[in-house]
Amino acid sequence: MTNFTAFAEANTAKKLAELTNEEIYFQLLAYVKETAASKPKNTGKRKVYYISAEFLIGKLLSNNLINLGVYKEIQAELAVAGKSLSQVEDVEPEPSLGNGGLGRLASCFVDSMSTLAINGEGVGLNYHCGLFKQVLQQNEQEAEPNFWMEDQSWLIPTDISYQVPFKDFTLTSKLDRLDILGYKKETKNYLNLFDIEQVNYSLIEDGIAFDKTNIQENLTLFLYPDDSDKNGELLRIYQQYFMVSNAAQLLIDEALERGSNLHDLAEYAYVQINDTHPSMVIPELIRLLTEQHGLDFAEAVDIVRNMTGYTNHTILAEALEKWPLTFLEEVVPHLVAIIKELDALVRASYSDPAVQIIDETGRVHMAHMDIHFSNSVNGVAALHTEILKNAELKVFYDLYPEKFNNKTNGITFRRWLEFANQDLADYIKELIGDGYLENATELEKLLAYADDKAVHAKLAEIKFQNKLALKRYLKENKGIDLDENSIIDTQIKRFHEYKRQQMNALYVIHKYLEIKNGNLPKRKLTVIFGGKAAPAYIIAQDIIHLILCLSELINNDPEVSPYLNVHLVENYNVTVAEKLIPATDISEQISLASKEASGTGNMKFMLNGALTLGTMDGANVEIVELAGGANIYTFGKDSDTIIDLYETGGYVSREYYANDEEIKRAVDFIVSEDLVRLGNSERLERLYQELLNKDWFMTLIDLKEYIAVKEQVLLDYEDQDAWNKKVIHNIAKAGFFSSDRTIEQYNEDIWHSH
Ligand code: 26Q
Repeated sequence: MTNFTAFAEANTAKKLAELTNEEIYFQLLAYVKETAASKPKNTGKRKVYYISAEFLIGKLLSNNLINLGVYKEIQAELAVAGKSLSQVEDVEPEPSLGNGGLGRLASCFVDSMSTLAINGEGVGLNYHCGLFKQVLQQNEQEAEPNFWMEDQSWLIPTDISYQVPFKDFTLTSKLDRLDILGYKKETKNYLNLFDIEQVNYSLIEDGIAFDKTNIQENLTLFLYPDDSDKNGELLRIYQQYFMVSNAAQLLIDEALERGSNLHDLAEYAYVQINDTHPSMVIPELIRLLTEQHGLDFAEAVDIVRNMTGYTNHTILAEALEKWPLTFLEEVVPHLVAIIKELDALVRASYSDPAVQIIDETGRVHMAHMDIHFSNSVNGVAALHTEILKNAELKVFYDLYPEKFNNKTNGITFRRWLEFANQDLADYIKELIGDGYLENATELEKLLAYADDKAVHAKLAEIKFQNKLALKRYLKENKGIDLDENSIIDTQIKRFHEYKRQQMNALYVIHKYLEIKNGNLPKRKLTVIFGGKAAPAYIIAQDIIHLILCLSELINNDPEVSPYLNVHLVENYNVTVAEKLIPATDISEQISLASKEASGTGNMKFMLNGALTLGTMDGANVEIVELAGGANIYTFGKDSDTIIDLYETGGYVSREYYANDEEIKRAVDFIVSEDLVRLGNSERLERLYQELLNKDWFMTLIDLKEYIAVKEQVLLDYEDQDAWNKKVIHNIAKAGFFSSDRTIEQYNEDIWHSH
């Protein structure tokens, strides 16, 4: 029993049983904040600053209760008063401070830094509307502002504030913090979220359109709604500089406070640069050390090099930030001076144009600056790091082989197992104890039960209960009728051509046509999609449109819907993921090999007993190695073949279309009367032409094999013992993907914070 009941009843002068869910939520919020406030901060000479434009933190109440070790007790206390903790959890708004994988990774990392008691904090921005809210209307995605902030929230205001100079004005910042509790740890860290003093909501126009010119009032209004595919704009540069200048000033202040003389700053701080969005921290630190603290330039460059590391999350050329020098001059001319000096240093040593910071067209390659002027460059999965070394960044690897290292991504098991799948977590404890909570590789003890039919039956029962819970959630929140007796096949991630939701949609068409032709499957299949598309990314919007049209057609066809359903869950976010993943049988991880840096959803599904259907890309490769080829389903061309095809221009999608009746039939259906009747012919026609004439992400090259392997997966499902044996192998080998392991490796190899 905690003292929460007494706390809440004293505060409200009411019995717990009389409080509304909302009142209980606010009481729990206050209770947890008070408990957290009394915990001391982690200490340690060298402090890690994980700077990231995104932190997709998800709801915080349940996670904090779990990390405090009181989740079950609070749940029981509420139950005594006739209240349900999960209904209280529903009250909390989900912050939307990130786009996708990179932002969620940063959140798992701060959780693990606290759990490992590392003196390490996140630094980012407090976007008031964050990423847009997705509304599905007339089979299209609409974007609306997501006002997630409330008066009473997890944010803790501080009086920390800095002056951030821009060309035409100076902005004053303010810092709000979140307490980041480690799992059953006495100490804590912070997530530092900088903001401007006053944001002006009336700048918002229609939807998420807003006055982009009024930087002094809009800087933290929205997260730039883009996932690796479109050009940044001036506002994005304002945001990035504001973020890193605050981070750099905070870091220097804190080091001085702890006794640094700044010549030894690298012993007091390490900055991890999460993709290139915070890259300006390098010139900004150099600027502050030289202009404000009197160090000479060469020494400042050395210091900064010794205290920074860069993580690459993508090899898509269009996502590698290259800001025009003219843009930077408009926003931060004082930084341009430093960047030009860094560029001159590079030129003095290396003549190869491919490694210069400022290219011949006057663009600043942020990643190049990071690689020259930091001491570590890491990829996020083994294959991804090899591609960086041997292809994408080969010229740099030749110069600095010692800087390159791999850190395969991970996920926090507290949120993605203990919280999201409580029945499975309880059952695992029953079987092997709770040692896996501190040491995730202990999950391997489950292998002893691989052939145990009673365990298979129990796992199947837990999955079924999770499907029922999902059914209730989707009915109440998303207007979806889920068939809990069907196989659940889920693809959740940002919409992007390289992630190939279009391939999954073509499978759905194939299946629909088969059913129409009387080839009825043994068991019903439900294909679920979730994800947002960048508003400026037309083809991604077209793919969403296709899926929504298919959903309308199929779910309303009495001949087909007993065998096949398709749903696109509106406004996919962390909360939705927490419901979908534990209920899923098949995890779709079907990127074009070489394009998905890692993936982290793949790890969450594996841990929750879904079997992967994927290409040999990103961390899927490591999942195969760990779980064993017999326990996951792979298909498609490998990354070497794909990289080769890109180089030779050897892929012609129309050939695949023309040479295969089944492929042709599926692709043609996109512009069939049946579908066009439900949708927007312009969108469907564009998507059709795209697949036929471009198909940059080679959907058709792998489609045939995808269909064949997926059919095999569905057949295999019928042997539930064999299936659950595979499930056990997956869960048992998921320990490697704990973000605690990833963070330990960052600390051992890069940060050296003790
Ligand atoms: C770039 C320029 C201008 C504006 C925005 C951006 C931008 C924004 C977000 C570029 C990239 C992102 C996000 C990338 C991302 O989430 N990448 C994912 O990172 C995960 C964590 O490492 C990997 O698991 C995924 O494979 C990768 O897609």
